[in-house]
Amino acid sequence: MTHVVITGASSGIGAACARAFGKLGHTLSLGARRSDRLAAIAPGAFCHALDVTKPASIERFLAAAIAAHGPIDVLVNNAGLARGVEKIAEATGEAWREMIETNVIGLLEVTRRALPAMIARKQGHVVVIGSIAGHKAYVGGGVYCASKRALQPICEAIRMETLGSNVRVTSVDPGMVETEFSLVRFQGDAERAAKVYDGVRPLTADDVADCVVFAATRPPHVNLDTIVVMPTDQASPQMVHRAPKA
Ligand code: NDP
Ligand code: 8X3
Repeated sequence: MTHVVITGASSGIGAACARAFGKLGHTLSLGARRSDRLAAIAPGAFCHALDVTKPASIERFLAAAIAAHGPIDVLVNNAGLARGVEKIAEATGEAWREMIETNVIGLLEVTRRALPAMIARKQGHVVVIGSIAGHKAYVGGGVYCASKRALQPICEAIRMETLGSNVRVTSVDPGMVETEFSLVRFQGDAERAAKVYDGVRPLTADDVADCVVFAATRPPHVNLDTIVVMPTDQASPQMVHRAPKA
């Protein structure tokens, strides 16, 4: 039985990963701040509150997950967010700090607590949900893009630091995915969020979960380093084909 731990499983890509791993019969531990949502996502999963920006919350979550289902085989570092699209000269530091603290420091704080047991057991897989934003910057996305770009050297370093221990590290880097991401980015402005996907066929969270599951189900000697997955209608973060309005 494989124990899969997913951060940010209360919606979008994290929830889709939970459903996909659940279908394979894997044991799940799911965390998010909105923990009330988790039980309905994958019945039978161990569910627990988690705020990746709070070390004490991470420790409670991981200890409870390990107590429930044993050592972690796959860690899906999915929790993340963007806030706003202000240019650097117009932004406030508050949104920057929230993105960096969640997407980078939060991910590191979870990962550093999971890795030692993986190294000791000589088995484990760390999956990181990066983004096309980590490969190409765009106007108004500087700090979000930086937070996702930062995951690349972090993954590279972990691969080097764990070499010889069978630990695998995969970054799954999607383009536009229709989830609650834009609603969160625009502070609950549903009309503005919907415009992001206007006339486009974006990826679904299930499309991304397919990639995560594919990477995690390769034989142990195969490591998919990076999977970049884009909607066919998107060539870069801000180059999107939109169907003309009828
Ligand atoms: P959603 O907003 O639908 O999901 C984000 C998830 O992250 C939620 O479950 C949320 O749970 C969780 N989360 C946010 N902050 C925290 C925190 N401090 N502690 C724990 N959990 C947290 O968006 P997506 O599913 O799209 O986003 C998932 C990941 O995918 C993110 O890392 C995002 O950057 C990345 N991504 C998204 C793309 C897109 O176009 N949608 C494209 C490329 C990458 P809760 O609020 O309950 O804590
Ligand atoms: C989210 C994708 O292009 O909106 O990571 O930044 S994008």
